[in-house]
Amino acid sequence: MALASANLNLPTDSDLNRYEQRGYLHFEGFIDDETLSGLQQAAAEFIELSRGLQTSNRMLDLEPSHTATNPRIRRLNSPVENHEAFRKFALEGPAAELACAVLGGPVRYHHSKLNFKWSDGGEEIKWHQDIQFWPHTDFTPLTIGVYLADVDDVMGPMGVLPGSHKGRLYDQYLESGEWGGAMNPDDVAKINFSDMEWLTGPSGSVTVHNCCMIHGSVPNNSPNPRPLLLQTYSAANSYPIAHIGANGVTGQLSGTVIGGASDQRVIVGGRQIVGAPDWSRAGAPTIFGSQQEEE
Ligand SMILES: O=C(O)CCC(=O)C(=O)O
Repeated sequence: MALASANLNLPTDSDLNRYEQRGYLHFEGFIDDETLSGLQQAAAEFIELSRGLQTSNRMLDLEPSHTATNPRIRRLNSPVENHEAFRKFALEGPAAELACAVLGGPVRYHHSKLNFKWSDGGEEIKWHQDIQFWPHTDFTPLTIGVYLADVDDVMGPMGVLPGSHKGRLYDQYLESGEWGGAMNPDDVAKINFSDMEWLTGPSGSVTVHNCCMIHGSVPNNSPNPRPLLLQTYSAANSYPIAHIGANGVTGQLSGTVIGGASDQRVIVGGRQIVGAPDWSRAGAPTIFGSQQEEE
């Protein structure tokens, strides 16, 4: 997938150095007005659509109190697969370009979501790290967030713990043995919340956080929703490990390589494999066909 260059203020070397050290970046007003308005309109279409729903479905996750007259959406799953404006933004546009700039070459798109965090109590996202949800063959995966509305301190902005991406990778199972999707309370109690950075900003502001970063957000106690559009990428030669968590159920477009080609080289256990081409879409030839050089 080629990039449609969007004339962005891409990260400087000093930004990239900061990302390496602290595990996140934050740019206020990064997205141009026209692109932002296209994303906001697309989000508004899903709010209208939600009015016809009584309960959540695969695409829209609704709060239990959602009604047609008072919609309360938690999340739009896979916006990239569900609207052209989101697809273009994430696979060709500013988000893709930023991901390539931060990772220094072609990237592999993994998944996307739009967390609405509705007004007057929209739910918290407990402290967690992402990599456990979708382990990869390295730690390059990162998520780019875009606020589609102005977000201040009381709207439940995303909070990140700088430098935590270099630390421990937490077990996010509950004591019962079930998946909890968050750090356990004993581990959270050891966090120094005064070190937390709360990423607020006007609509169009962008956040970038590494997959090992401790992050989360508190409830939204303001009268306005806090829509945060998130898209995740890894370096092109980083691969999701199948059969763990969300890997494999992230959508048809997952795996799309952007801004160049993959050279199919992957390092596992310190050894380099020059892998076969990606046959996941067209189907695999047999070894007989490949060795006889059949088309
Ligand atoms: O919406 C947020 O505040 C954080 C999002 C997040 O961490 C997630 O969805 O994994």
